[in-house]
Amino acid sequence: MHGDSGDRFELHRWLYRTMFTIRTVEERLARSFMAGLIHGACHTYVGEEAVATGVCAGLTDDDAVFSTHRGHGHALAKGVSPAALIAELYGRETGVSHGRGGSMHLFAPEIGLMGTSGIVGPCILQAAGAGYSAKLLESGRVGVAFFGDGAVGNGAFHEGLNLAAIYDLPVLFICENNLYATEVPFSHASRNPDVASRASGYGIPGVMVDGNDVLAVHEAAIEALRRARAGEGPTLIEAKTYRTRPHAEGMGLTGVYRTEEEVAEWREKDPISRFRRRILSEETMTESDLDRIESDIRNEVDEAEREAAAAPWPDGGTAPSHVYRETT
Ligand SMILES: Cc1ncc(C[n+]2csc(CCOP(=O)(O)OP(=O)(O)O)c2C)c(N)n1
Repeated sequence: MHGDSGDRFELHRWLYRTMFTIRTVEERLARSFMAGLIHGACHTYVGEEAVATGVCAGLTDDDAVFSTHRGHGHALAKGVSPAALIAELYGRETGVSHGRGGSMHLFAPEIGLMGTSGIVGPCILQAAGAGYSAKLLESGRVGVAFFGDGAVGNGAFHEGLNLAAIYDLPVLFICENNLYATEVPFSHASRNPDVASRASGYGIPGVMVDGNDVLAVHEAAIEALRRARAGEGPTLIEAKTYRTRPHAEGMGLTGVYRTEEEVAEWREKDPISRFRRRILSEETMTESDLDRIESDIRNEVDEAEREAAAAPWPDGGTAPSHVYRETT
């Protein structure tokens, strides 16, 4: 948990560092994808950094995050290092899943990252399951599902929200509504463009936030976490945001589904520059503090890339290791 001591400097520093780390890693991964260093698809989180960051700032390592195909930001905000993430996408033994999974199988259960996934929707059910187990075991843990607007029409959305609602489970459902599922506008996939309003159908709170405002996301998450930990049940948060890169690297940035003007408008609302302006206006940090944070992160990511490129491939003889939980 970050900033729970009420120290705004600490909170702002963590939020800025985390968002800038995600942006830097994603931009490097996009470049690495074009260079052929990444095995499998690569869906970046550029433009959406405030959502994972604002939510994860309120979580402990015991809280369980279930993520998506666009999960690098969730992994980094939950505490995976740039080095372990980059090495995983390069398929190396030093990767967070020992090079076995790649982008859509990032697992670090010791810090509550319960997996990214190539399948749209099930993370909602898994988070409800984590909430159910937390309630039975009285562990105080919270289950968190991040998912896109594309998952809202999946049956898992109904089942997960309903189950969590009837048992008052400690779960946060975070819908990252970036307006498109691949290249299908949400307005084509649903007569109701408002995801948060669906919560009332399950008798739980539904909160819509500006997903490019990290403090607004954080505030909404803190209240949802308070409810969850107090036994008051789940919350659905809809964070309105936008991805300013293609759906996946190698695909078109724009096309029939969206215009260059629209992308440019959303770049103006960039969550990182926006938070930078806020920090400067509130004087929690100075320009030179922020520049130093950025240069430290660039150096860390440079080093992470070098290490990943030099790291060994997994030994074929160990293929069955790290795949199933080893029981004692
Ligand atoms: C169950 C399932 N159906 C379809 C797909 C193909 N698919 C991959 S990404 C994607 C779009 C998902 O959109 P959204 O959930 O809004 O997330 P975003 O990509 O916008 O972050 C789809 C349909 C899939 N991976 N899984």
